[in-house]
Amino acid sequence: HYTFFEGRPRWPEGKQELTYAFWPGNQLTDQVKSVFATAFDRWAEVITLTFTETTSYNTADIKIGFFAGDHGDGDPFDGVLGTLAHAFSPTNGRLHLDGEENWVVSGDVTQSSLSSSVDLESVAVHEIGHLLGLGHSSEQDAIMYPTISSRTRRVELNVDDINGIQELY
Ligand code: TQI
Ligand code: ZN
Ligand code: ZN
Repeated sequence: HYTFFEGRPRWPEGKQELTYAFWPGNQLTDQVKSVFATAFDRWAEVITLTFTETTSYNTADIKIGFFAGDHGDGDPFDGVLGTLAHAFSPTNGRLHLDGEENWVVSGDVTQSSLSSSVDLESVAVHEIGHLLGLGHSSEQDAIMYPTISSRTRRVELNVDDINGIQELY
């Protein structure tokens, strides 16, 4: 079953359109950006919020970046595997990914020859759930279930994820 963060924080009622931006220091490819666009769409399909990319990083609601090790927010990354990413509850908007993971951006992660490969879209969909206000779910097939193995792809919202996000928005 789905959960919310303590105090049930959410993006404000009057704010239907959220903007997101990528940290300019990363110089991400269009391919990486399109993975996030797809991940946002999975949530946008089931609620009335919309997500629009903006190039104006400082004013974006959601700020996405890849960082390695200690990156200044008190929650350092740890190299290959372990912590893969973190996102904060509404309305903080920060979504950070561990730049040292072996991210699979396109192609089939389940067929990767590298055992530590992690599917970027799977992690992005999960972290966006946190950004929107979902905590972890006890349902094993849910996007918001708290563990995922490397070389695993899990990108389709489960009915439990949908019920949770629709209760919030
Ligand atoms: N990062 C944790 C996560 O996103 C960070 C975290 C722990 C957290 N507890 C939290 C974030 C409570 C918000 C609220 O869950 S992670 C998965 C999963 C991670 C884990 O790197 O361990 C995914 C990142 F759930 F699949 F295991 C992405 Cl998909
Ligand atoms: Zn961080
Ligand atoms: Zn999580």
